[in-house]
Amino acid sequence: MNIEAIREKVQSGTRLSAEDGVFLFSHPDLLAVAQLAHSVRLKLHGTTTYYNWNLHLNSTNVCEAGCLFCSFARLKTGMPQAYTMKVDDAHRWISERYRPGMTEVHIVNGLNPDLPFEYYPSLLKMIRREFPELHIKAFTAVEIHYFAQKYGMTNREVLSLLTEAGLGSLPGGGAEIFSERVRKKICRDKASADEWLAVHRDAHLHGLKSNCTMLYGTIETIEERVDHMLRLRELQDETGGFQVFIPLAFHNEGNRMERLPGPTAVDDLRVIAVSRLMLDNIPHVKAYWVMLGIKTAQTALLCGANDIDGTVTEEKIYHMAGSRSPDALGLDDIRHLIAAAGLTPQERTTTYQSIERAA
Ligand code: V47
Repeated sequence: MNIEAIREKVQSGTRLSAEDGVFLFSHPDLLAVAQLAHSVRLKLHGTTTYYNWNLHLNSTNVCEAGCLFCSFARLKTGMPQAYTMKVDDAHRWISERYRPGMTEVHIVNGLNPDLPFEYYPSLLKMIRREFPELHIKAFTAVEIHYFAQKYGMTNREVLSLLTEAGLGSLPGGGAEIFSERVRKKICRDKASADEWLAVHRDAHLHGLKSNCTMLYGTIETIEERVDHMLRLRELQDETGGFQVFIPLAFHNEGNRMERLPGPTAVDDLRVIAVSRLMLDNIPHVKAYWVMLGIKTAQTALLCGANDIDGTVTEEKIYHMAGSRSPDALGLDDIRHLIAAAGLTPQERTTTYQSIERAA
């Protein structure tokens, strides 16, 4: 196999195999892989590069899962730094940060054993009532699975109660890496790969769009990364409900995997490029600037990514794990980063409708 053979496959629209994926991860010429991925991104989206105006809320960090890579969660209510916002606290928290024109709130929480199910629909209803312009992208598949188990419902019952209360789509977190071997070591106490995929299948059948992710740079092999991508590709063939793939680079501060160095910029750019090439049926690839750092995220936009996420406003999960990115980016900063890469900034909604605003 060589890169030319892969280029021909890509140009003729032939699907890449697992072996091709492993080859792309091992090929010494990163720039050749990135250039090929960039050509696919140009074909799909031209120079259009998406961003959104959003805000992150983590209303509780109490989590009974104990994933080794997580610096955000606290195992029990009452432990130092453990917190749970009441719905009124969450209202205040959003009010202090909300600006007219914002379009999305992204909510991810711990698996908190001390809350009744009603907490979640109440939170969504409060946001829908008080901030009706915000699309609510909330609760990873791991959380939905946990609600179903803990409160004795099916995924579909949970999804329909949450949708009635205002849920608009699901974020992509909690997928980590689908390999059984790795999950057993780093995140054994939560939804399995099949359970994560089942929630997304159910969400798509229920009419919700969702995102998908892959945590890389812990103990996974290249083959396990490729297997992860192929499992997402397979579900996408079935449902078409994934909007965007977001690779998530392991950050090593404040967690139990501190001895691992975490990925370098070259690893980051390669994962972006290979995912653009392998995930031929997922429309968008996101370079999440909080996780990559601003400069690597900007470079990733020339290696296959066509989305940089949004203003974010007070991210906790990566900052507690050592991210040195700022707390938030302004809309002008985002547009400048994109334009300086020779690309065209385009504000979007959570579901990738373009937003035009008067200058
Ligand atoms: O599920 C946690 C990951 C995820 C660490 O859908 C870590 O648009 C690296 O999913 N190092 C949450 N990764 C974030 C997430 C996300 C972010 C932005 C946009 C979207 C979207 C989704 O972060 C977790 C886990 O996979 N994570 N700790 C860490 N130390």
